[in-house]
Amino acid sequence: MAVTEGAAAETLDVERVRADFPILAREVNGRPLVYLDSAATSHKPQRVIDAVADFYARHNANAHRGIHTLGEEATELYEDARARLARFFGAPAPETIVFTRGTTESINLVAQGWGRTVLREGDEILLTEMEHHSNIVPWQMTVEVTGARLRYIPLTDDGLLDLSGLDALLTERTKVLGVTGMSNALGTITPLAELIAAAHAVGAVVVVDAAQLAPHHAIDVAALDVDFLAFSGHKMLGPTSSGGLYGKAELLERMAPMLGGGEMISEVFHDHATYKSPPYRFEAGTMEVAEQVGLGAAVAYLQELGMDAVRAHERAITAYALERLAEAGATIYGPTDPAIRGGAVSFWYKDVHPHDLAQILNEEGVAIRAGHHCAQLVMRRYGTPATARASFYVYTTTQEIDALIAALATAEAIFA
Ligand code: C6P
Repeated sequence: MAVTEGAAAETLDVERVRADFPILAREVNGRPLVYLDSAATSHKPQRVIDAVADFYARHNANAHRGIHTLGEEATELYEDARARLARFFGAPAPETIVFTRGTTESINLVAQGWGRTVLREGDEILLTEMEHHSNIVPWQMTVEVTGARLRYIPLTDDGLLDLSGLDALLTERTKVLGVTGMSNALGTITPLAELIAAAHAVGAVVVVDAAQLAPHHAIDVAALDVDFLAFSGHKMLGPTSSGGLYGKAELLERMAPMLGGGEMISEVFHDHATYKSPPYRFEAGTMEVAEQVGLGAAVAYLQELGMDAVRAHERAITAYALERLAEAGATIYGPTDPAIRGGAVSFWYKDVHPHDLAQILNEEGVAIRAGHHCAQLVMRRYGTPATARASFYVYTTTQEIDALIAALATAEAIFA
């Protein structure tokens, strides 16, 4: 085989990494857990679990409220997490990071707060057919209110963006380009730098869905010159309901809040209120303080592993999986070159429906996802109602891919 375990092991010490994740010691149906569903949510290292527990055990208070010691500690931990995320993403200042519950909430915030303020009839929003529903539906809701129009970059048969007609799609009418950094359904990594430059040439603002890209790739928002970037903490070793939105300062300044309430205001009068400056304007009510503190710990852990090593591992393990799945006779959706794709591998195995497959694999302790993956435009494009999807992360081993392949044979025997 071109790709061996050695190649994967050189990039990260996977066995050492695995020791940091207590859940990986679990058994499922009497078999060792083989977790191949990290694109849905990643597991959490002990350090993240400890950071959340320590917050509740020693520092618990509401952030930005109490003048008492615990209130100040909670605020400091929360703001430290923001500063760490800003450094992680190469953002120019912590204030350019808005905390949200994740990618879905971040894109809704941009589509409502920025889109509804700026978009008019005749304007166009350009998306791609490989977007997750959370980078489609919020824009459809904005279109209903503003009269702007949606257009889509189509896909090639190989699961890439078809950029051959980009000049006709991306015009002076385009005010927003919404694009994923990596497709959760196809694994495709999109050419962000090229797309951002093209969008800026016509004056469009670019919103990147980094839900799948951020866990595996170093991202430098300043170097990319991206306008908005949405990410989910739970897919990058952090707690559920952690995450955020990076936005250029001048755009956040022009953006209206999506939620009104406590702590986002400067002053409230009978008939109106004035708002705080970003990012606090967008953080109404009691926020997910412990979760964002946990995300800070997750990002620190990723930085220690090194994002280059994280990506190298993803690439090696994906190459191995693609090769073994092809040998086993699976039909792969999306690009087969690991250099331009990530570790979410959609496939159809012989005549076994993905839902049946996922159920049988679970009997063998192997967790995969089956369904449309919240990407129905992708399913429609390739004429399939669903796919099976195996997805990988820093703790995934070649032995686990081998366990997947062995379980596929079991499924075939049952359905033959
Ligand atoms: N994809 C998957 O199994 P949230 O739920 O807000 O954290 O992330 C939404 C989201 C947005 N964009 C992309 C590319 C995604 O993959 C996801 C979440 C999960 O593929 C759950 S559907």
